Amino acid sequence: MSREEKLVSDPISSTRMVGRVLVVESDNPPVNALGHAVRKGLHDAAKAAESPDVDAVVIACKGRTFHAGADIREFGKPPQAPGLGEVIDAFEALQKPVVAAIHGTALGGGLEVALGCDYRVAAPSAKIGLPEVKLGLLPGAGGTQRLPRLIGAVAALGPIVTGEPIPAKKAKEMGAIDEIIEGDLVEGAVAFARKLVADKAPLRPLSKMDAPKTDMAAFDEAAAKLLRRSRGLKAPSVNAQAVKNAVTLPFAEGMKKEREYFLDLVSGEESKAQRHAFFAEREAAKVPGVTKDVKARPINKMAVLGAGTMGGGITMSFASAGIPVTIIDLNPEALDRGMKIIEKNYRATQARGGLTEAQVDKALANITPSSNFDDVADADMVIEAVFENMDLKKKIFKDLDAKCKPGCVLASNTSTLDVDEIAAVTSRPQDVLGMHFFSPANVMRLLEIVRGDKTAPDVLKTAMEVGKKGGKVPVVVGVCYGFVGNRMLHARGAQVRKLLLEGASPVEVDGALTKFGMAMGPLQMSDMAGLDVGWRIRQETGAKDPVGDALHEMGRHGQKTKAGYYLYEEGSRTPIPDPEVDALIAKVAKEQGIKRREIDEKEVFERLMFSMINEAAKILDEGIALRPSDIDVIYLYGYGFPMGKGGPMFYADSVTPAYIADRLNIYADNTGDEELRPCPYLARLAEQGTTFAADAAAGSKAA
Ligand code: T1G
Repeated sequence: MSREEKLVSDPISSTRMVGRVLVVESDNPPVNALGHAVRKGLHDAAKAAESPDVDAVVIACKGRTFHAGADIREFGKPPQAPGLGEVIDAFEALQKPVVAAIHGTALGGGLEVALGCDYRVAAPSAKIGLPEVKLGLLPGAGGTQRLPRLIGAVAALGPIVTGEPIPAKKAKEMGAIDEIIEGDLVEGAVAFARKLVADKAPLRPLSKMDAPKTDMAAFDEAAAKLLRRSRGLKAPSVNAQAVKNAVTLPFAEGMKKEREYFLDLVSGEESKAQRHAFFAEREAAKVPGVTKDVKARPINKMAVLGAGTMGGGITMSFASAGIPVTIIDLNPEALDRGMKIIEKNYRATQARGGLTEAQVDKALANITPSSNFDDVADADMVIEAVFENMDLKKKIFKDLDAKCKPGCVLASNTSTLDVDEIAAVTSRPQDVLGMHFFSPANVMRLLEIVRGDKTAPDVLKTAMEVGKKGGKVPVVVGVCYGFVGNRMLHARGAQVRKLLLEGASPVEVDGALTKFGMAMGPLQMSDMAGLDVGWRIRQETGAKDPVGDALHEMGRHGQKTKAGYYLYEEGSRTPIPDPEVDALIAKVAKEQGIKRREIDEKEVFERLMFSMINEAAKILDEGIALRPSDIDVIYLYGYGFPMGKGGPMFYADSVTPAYIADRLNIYADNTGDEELRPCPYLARLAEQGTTFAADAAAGSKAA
C-alpha cells in the first residue's frame, strides 16, 4: 500500500499511511462531533487497519479539537449504525497498537474513543472529560466502565459525576494520558506508535482488564460527598452507580447496565431540559447585527467604579481572567474595605481548592486600587457599579465622557435603570451599554448585556466577548425597567405580596417554589439581599409594600439583623418561621379590608410561576428578549432556576401556554386581580395551541 494513499476517502474522516502507521483523521467542524458520518468513517478505518501492511494506528482530528463527544443533536432521533460502541470495539479488537492523538477537548464520546485505544498522547493544552452528566446523561459508550479500569474507580468518580474536564498534565499524572507531545501532535503520535511496535509494547484493551483494587468505603464516602452537590438531579447518582458497577461487575454486565441507564436518562425530562439549556446558552450568543465579521475592541485594561459588593465581585471576575483592573472608589475607606473583601474572598476560594495560591496572587496582582477618578483615562472599558440612582449615574457618565479615551466602552451595572437615558448625557452613546452582573458577581455566571438604542455592534460584541472571558454567560436584552430577569421577578413579587395578605404564610410562599426546585424562595431571597435594599428601591420607585415597610421600620432587615420575614440564629442562614410576622401580615390585611383564606399550594405555585411567565410573554412581545430560550438562560444562570426544568419558558412549553392562560384566567376571575390576566401574546399562543419555542421558530418572535 503506497504512502499517503487514501485508504478510506470520506468528506469527514480520511486515512493515510505514514510509513506503516495508519493515521485516521476526522474533519467535522466545529468540534468533530461523532455524528453518523464520522462514526462510519472511523468504522471503515478500523476495518482498513486490519491490513497486514498496518503495524499501528493513530486516531486524530483536524480543526480545533479532538472529538468533543457524540452529536447531541442526534439524541431522540432513530439511531444509525454504526453506533459509537461498535466503532470503539472495532479499534479495541485490533491486534496492533492504537494510539489516540488528543488536542483541544476530548469529551464524552471523544474520550470514550480514546479509551478504546491502547494508548493516549496529548498536546500540552489538551483536556479530557466525560461531561455527559451536565446533559442529564452518563457516558453511553463505555466511559463508565473503561475509565475506572484505567485510573481507578475513586479517581474516575469525580470527573464522571461532576463532568469537569481534566487538563492533560493532570491526566498524565492520573495515568489517563501516556505522553504529552510538544510540537506536531500527529508526528509525535506516529513516533510514539512506532516505538510501541519496536518495543513490542503490550496491547491494553481496557475491556479485558480489571480496575485497580478499590477501597469501597473510600469510594462510597467520595460518592456521597460528590452527590451532596447534585441539587436533586437524577443523573449524578446514576453515574456514580455506573462507576461502582465497573469494580463490582464483569465488563459485559457493567456495559449492559450503562446502556440501560443511558436509555432511561436520555428519554427523561431532566436530560431534555439540560440539553435544551446547553443549546440555549449558545443561541444566546447569536445577536442580530453582531455578525461573525464584527470585531470586538481589545480590552487590555479595565476600570471598575465603586468598591462595594458589586464592584468588588466584578473586579474579581476580570482580574481572575488575566485582565488588569483599576478599581476606583473616591472614598478611601470604602476602597480599603473593598480591597480587604476581595482578598478575603479570593483566599476563601483558595482554601476550598477552587484556586491555587499562585492563581490568587496573580489575580490580586492584576488589581490596582485607586481613589483618583482620572485613572479611567487609559482604560479600554469602564464598568460603573455605584449606587442605583439615575442622577448619580448621569453625573458619572458625563465625567467619563470627558476623561475616557476615544473608543473606551462605557458600561453601567445598573439592574433596572434606562441605559438610553444614561447614554444620552455623553457625546458617545454608541459606546454605552448596560452590563448587569448578579450578586455575588464573582460567582454568578449570568451577565445581562443591555443594548441601548445607539449601542454600536462592535461594542456589544466587545461586552459579550469580555464577559465570556470573565466566565460569564452573556445574554443581550433591551431597555425597560428591570430588563428581563428583574422585571419578571417584580411581577412575581406583586403576587408574593398579594398571596401573603390573602392568606398564604411566608413558609407556604417560599415552599411552593423550593419544592419545585428553586434554590430558595422569594422571601428567603429578600432576607438574604436585605429588606433595607428593597425598602430603598421602593423609595426610588414609589412601589408599595406595607408588610415590607413595616418590617423595615421594625429594624428587621433580614439575615443581617437576624430577623426579617424569618428569624435567624447566630451564624445560621436557616430561616425560622416567626409568628410575629404572621400576626403583622394579618394586621395589615385587616387594615386593608382583605378577607384571608386558606390558599392551596397549587394556587400559590401557579400564581408565582405563571405571573413570571406572563411577564416573559410581554417581554418577548415587546422585543426586550430576542428569544424564549434567552429567558431560560437568564433564569438558569442568574436566578437558581432548577437546571432539570430547563428554564421558565421550557417549563411553560412543557405544561403548555394554553394551560397557563386557563389557570391565570381562573385566578384573575377569583381574585379580581387583572394583573393575572394572560397578556395578548400568551392568549394568542393559547388560542393557537402552540408553544413559545414553536412560535419563535416560526419567526413571529425570533430575532
Ligand atoms: N454535539 C453537537 N453540537 C455541538 C457539540 C456536540 N457534542 N458540542 C458543541 N457543539 C456545537 C455548539 O452547539 C456550537 O454550535 C458549536 O458546536 C461550538 O460550540 C455517547 C452521550 C467542545 C468545549 O457535552 O462542551 O458524547 O452555536 O460554542 O465554547 O457517551 O462545545 O456554533 O451552531 O460550545 O469552543 C458530550 C459539549 C456529548 C461537549 C467547545 N460532549 N460541547 O466550546 O464552542 S454526549 C459534550 C462543549 C456524549 C457519549 C455521550 C463545547 C466545547 P453553534 P461552543 P466552545
